[in-house]
Amino acid sequence: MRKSVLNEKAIAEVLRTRRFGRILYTFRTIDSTNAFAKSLAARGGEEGALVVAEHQTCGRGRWGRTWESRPGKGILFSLLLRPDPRSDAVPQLTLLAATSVALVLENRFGLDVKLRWPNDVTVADKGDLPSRAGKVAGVLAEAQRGSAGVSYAVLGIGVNVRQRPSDFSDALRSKATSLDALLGEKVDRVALLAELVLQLETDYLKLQSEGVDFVLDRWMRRNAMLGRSVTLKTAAGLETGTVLGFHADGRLVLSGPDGRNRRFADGEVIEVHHASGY
Ligand code: BT5
Repeated sequence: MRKSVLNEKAIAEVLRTRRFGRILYTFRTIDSTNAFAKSLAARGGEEGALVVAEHQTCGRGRWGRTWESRPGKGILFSLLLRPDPRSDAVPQLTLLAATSVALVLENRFGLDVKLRWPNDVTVADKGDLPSRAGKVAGVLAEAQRGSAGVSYAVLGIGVNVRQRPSDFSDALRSKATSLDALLGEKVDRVALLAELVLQLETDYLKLQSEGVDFVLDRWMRRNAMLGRSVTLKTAAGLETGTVLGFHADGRLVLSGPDGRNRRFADGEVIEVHHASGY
């Protein structure tokens, strides 16, 4: 098999996008591809600039959490975007990217992808291997706002590819999985990165021309929590309710114990009260 190294030449050879990744930065090690993409944006970087790394020393998750990586094992990348300044960029791009990743993993590998709101890409076990179900990818969208609205957004994605269980920290081992572990084969990271970036470009252009409805529809069909009672941690505190779906603006709708519906733009599902679907 061709050695799959995420360097500029290898990526440029297989990338079939028009805009995304036409400006490309690759690193063996970096603190965080999101941090680098933000610094590019601040220096006037163009939409579609792609930052890829083999390893991150300070990989970021949401709310100050960490994204773990091991050199050469995953796909770690960020795209610099300049969405409509009036758009609700972070929630929309988060949902969009989770569905783009889901589509690629389903179409390319036949995996059964379930999404956990708002940004977790998880995969159910195929049944013929020891249980490897868990979180296989995560999305971190960040935006810079000025007086005129959103001036740029950075969309960061981490996908676990080559990791074996021993590559994850003790805390993660039971929750995280990788494509190789799920599929029992070696996945070509360069080809997969190119396909992810192409799907993201296609979906981002569609979001701009058609709005967010198709994203919500795609997301709902993979929703791991629909109809379940969940506890959500939000900036304002804990909220419990049944997941009804999305409002047209992309916010999650929960039906509370008092029967009233509430909408949430961001948060963290900390508990699912029935047996979860994956
Ligand atoms: C995320 O945050 O899932 C967003 C991850 C985004 C990572 C990419 S990599 C490229 C770009 N540059 C960055 O610096 N970040 C982005 P969150 O929903 O907060 O989930 C974080 C949690 O996922 C952690 O607290 C762990 O429990 C778990 N986690 C950490 N590393 C993981 C991994 N490699 N695989 C699966 N789960 C992981």
